[in-house]
Amino acid sequence: MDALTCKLRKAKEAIEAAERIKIITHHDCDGLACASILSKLLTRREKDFEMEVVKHITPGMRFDGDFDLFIFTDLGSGNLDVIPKSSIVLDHHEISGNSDCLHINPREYGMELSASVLVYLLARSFGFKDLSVPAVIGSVGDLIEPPENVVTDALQFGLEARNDLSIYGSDRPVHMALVYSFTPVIPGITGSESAAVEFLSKLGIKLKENGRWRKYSELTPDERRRLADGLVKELIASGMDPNEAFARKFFVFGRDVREISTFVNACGRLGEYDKGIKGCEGFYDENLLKRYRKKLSACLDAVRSGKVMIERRKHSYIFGGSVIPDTFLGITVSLSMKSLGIGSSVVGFCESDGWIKVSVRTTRNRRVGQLIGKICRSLNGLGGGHEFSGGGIIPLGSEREFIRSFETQDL
Ligand SMILES: [Mn+2]
Repeated sequence: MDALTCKLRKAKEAIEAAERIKIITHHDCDGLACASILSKLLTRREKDFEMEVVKHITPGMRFDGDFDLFIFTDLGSGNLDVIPKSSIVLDHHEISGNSDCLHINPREYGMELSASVLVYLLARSFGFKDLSVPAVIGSVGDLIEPPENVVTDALQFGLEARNDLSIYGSDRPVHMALVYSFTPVIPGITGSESAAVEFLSKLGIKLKENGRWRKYSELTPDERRRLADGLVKELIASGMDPNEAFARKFFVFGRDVREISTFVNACGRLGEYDKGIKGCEGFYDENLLKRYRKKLSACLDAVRSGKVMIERRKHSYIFGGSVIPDTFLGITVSLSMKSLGIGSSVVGFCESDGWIKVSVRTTRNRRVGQLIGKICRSLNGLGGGHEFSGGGIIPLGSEREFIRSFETQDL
């Protein structure tokens, strides 16, 4: 038996033996998918449990109460020092610190798995293969390709997989799907409504029907083919890989899984955790998404209009203050970096419950999560992340010190 399976078996035994369990999970799509899977698992095993969704673990956070087992999902690996012994950590972020807990992280085995897939592998050992569906949603939310055996399980429970154009948003007008296409970025078209309209018109694709904007899902097969050809030519002309126009897409509950993961992430950022968890089980709410998009565009406008300060040095820094809500900082940094062209490594700061939240995005793989963790800890904060993104919290007023350390880094 391999080491990961062995640890998952130990986790299963610990759950079987526990009386009262507390789940602590991350507020993003992957974390909420973990919550969906784990709460079903524990309910089916008739376990008494409580759940808490958190934005991050803060220094000095204490985990006690009347529980004999804590389960941390999609967080914990970067903060092992604060994890009690009687815990299972199922996480895939960079590892830092030490704990006597049962720590399960696929990085230790050179694997890249989302936390929800990890939690699903545990659920699978209990025989609950239907819980593979939220695992695929969580994986897609973290932009990690779900493993083939998990996809195979999910295909038996309503998931569909097919190759299709990678532009997405079957719920938005087709020209807007092009405007918002970031994977791939279509040079000259992404970000420009007029260019997208012109591009489609040239391909002979009608934008409106009966006075309504047409959605991608409403195009005829012939129009889709023309659009695919057009995109391939466009990418080749800009020296890009034309295969990027296509992607393996997953569908479930009548929707593209990327749309579901966007919805679940939106729920998390708005603090609507119950809805986010239900979102992994088929719930969807158009109005909540509208509310989310409005808030997000207010953040992007604040950056664009100079309402929040941007400092360009070796790397770029966005000072969100109290204008950018902490749950919107990461996405604001990501999108600003892509649309404003403010360098290949961008750091955002904003206020967060008496701390300063830090969020970093880079286009270069430099294990930036580990680096951010190190800098945040040196400032008496906490942090971590992945290869291309990282985040953390630092004490109020320590932004300058953070910048001093970060500027010495070659990213
Ligand atoms: Mn995750």
